[in-house]
Amino acid sequence: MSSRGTAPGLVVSHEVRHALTNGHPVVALESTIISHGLPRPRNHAAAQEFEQILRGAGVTPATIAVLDGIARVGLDAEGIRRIAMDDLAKASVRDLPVLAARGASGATTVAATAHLAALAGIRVFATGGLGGVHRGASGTFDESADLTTLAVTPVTVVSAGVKSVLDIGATLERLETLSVPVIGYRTTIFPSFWLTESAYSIDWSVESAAQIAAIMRSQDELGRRQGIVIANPVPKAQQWDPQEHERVLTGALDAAAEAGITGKAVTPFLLAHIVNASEGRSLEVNLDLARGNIRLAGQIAVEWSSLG
Ligand code: PSU
Ligand code: MN
Repeated sequence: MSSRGTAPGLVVSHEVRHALTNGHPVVALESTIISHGLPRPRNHAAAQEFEQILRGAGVTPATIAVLDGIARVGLDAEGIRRIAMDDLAKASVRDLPVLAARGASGATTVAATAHLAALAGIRVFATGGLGGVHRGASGTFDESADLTTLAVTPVTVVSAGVKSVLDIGATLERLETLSVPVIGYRTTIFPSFWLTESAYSIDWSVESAAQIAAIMRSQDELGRRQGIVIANPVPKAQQWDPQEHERVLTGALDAAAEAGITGKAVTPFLLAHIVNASEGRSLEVNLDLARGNIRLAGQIAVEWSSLG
């Protein structure tokens, strides 16, 4: 994990660099989901399992984080331990240069992970849920940099949509404005993270990973530099109970308002509240959907590498 990458301050691990150089499939994985989205110590096992799912499919995992000022693409076992167990800052794209210059560490959001993945030449990225437009954003302007970053970052992100703690309709409108394609995997209904469906439909649906790779190639041929959002719903049999979901969600939003939580603390606050209030049931769904996204991302990466 020591070789220099393509830009100063960016280090691509030997394993990931070897895979990229030889055209083997690689999938980027995010670290904020581990540091701020899942509770300890389960998050450590999850981070290891996520990598293992990819290795089992013949795909090289590239978990991304900033450690001691170095943006690392591909972590060793100690790096994985640190993103799970250390109190790392939540790092979006704008935080990257500050962390680097200070020699500090941070867990990368979807935005920061996508940026670093693209910089390293990785085209496929798996996460749980995308950040988006928060409820009440017309007053607070709280919109995740995940959206604006995907407008300028050529990475295909597999997610289970966005959580209903966000304003899903506004998030989809912003993705349209930002010209980021949103494609359903075997669905035309946009998923809402723990739930298979939301009230929103999407224009395009594909049936296979090969079709997604073909869209990526067309995107390149047409000179588009945006990311692509692949919406991969959790299967109905695995979704969270909709009634409990509604109840817990309302409680979480009320608690955040009452505690006066704002800015980048909002998403981690809501996630932690929801895991506690659901006594872990939401967590199992969260893990299941993440596994499904990682498997699909692995298949896309395999198809992408076969296009050479
Ligand atoms: N949504 C989830 N789980 C998460 C996140 C979002 O369902 O862990 C994390 C991701 O890292 C995402 C970030 O990039 O939260 C968005 O935070 P913000 O809303 O502050 O941009
Ligand atoms: Mn925000």
